[in-house]
Amino acid sequence: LNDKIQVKVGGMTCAMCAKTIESALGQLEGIIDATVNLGAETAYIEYNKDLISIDDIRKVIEGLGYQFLGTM
Ligand code: 9UX
Repeated sequence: LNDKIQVKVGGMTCAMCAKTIESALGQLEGIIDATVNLGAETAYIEYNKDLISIDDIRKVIEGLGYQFLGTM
């Protein structure tokens, strides 16, 4: 069964930032859906925790230069 989380993301300033994160996450094995809301500074992520962890997701977001500010 898939898990669903909302991540607070810092450092996004334009709409392309959100799309960059969405497409990077969306390409990962185990990510079912990644939808980033620029205005709310959140990422909705549906994933298979047998294939990918929250820590993996955090590293991808940080590797792109944004901040992973926690889950909610
Ligand atoms: Mo927009 Mo975001 O020019 O990293 S893509 S600020």
